Amino acid sequence: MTTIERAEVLVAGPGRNFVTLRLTTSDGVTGLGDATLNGRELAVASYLRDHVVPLLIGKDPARIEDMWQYLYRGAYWRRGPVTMTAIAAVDTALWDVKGKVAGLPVFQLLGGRSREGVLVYCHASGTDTASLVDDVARFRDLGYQAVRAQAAVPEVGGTYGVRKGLIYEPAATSLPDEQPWSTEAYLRFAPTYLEAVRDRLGFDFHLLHDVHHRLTPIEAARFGKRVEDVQLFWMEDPTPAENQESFRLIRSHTTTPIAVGEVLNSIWDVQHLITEQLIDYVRTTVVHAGGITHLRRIFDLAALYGVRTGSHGATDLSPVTQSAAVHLDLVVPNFGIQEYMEHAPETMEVFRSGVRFENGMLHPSEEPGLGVEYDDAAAERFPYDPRYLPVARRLDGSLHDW
Ligand code: EZ4
Ligand code: CO
Repeated sequence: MTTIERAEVLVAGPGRNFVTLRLTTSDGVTGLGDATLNGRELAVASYLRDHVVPLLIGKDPARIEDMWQYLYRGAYWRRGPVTMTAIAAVDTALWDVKGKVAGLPVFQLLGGRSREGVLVYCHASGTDTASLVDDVARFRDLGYQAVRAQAAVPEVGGTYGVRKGLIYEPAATSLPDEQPWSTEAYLRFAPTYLEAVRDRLGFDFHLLHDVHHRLTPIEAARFGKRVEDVQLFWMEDPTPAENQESFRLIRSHTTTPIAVGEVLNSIWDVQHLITEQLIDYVRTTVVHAGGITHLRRIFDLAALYGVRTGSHGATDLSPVTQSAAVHLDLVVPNFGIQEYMEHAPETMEVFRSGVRFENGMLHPSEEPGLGVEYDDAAAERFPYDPRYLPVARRLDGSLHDW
């Protein structure tokens, strides 16, 4: 019998920090899984190295579903981002192996193409309304059919989602940066820049906005109602989702579509959001929600309730997750959109990926498996360097949701 012979946990910082699991079978086939949890990377690396790798050696790499159940139920301690990211890494690597063994790209194993490409949205931002409008126009010129728009709020000097250079990377400091926040200033300003984008550039592209958990349910309801004429594709994470019930209040006040899920890890975290049709798009991802196996389960549940997919795809999700997402997005009937941010050039030196962008869409390679290779020699040049996401404080100094 073919077995899993080696399992390596690779930690490197090419442009930003990534944790990657590489499995090698007794037949010499390798598979990659992303295990990156932004700002908490080494917790997952340890979970894998100390508690999962010993369980993998000698096991049958073909039994993906059984391995998922073994790592999930067998841990006794369930769910949570660290556990689900570790399980995701193993699951993704096993799909990569299975594809290579079968000689087929993973999307073929998942049921084959349902569409010609994967519609993506990019991140436009600006330090004020004028620079934001220019940035959206620039992305339209590059062929993007969907653009997320964020601008710095003048009275607080900056806010979530505003790029410094060409690459947006919020985890940029060796200790958490402290950023000011004023809900009142945001609520006054954000609708005006979204309106300016539509006034200047029209309605023939999808416009998205990420609230990034900054509002209470009733504030989010007011915001959604205020921007209805802008016709957002979605407002993302309008309020924290620990309390799934709070979305009912937002829903009852506005027709602005709602997207939630980038920080959620399991089907149970999104169960009521989906079955009670409290959201329009579910944003769970391969790496943080238990891998391809579990994400497919979430997406199938969502399909029953008319909820579409819109997976998280920021730069802290490695090119391995990006490729896995594109394979799955290509197949599921209820695909909505895929978030896409270009990785730093250093990242792409380590992860050689066959995913390509064309006319606002991503396309997987036709190579067997996921079509991503890890370059160990390149990774050597980029050691791990601890980085944290920022925190947000209200103007009175108290902590807010970032
Ligand atoms: O802040 O991935 O929609 N995208 C996002 C991201 C998240 C980061 C956190 O690691 O909200 O930019
Ligand atoms: Co987001």
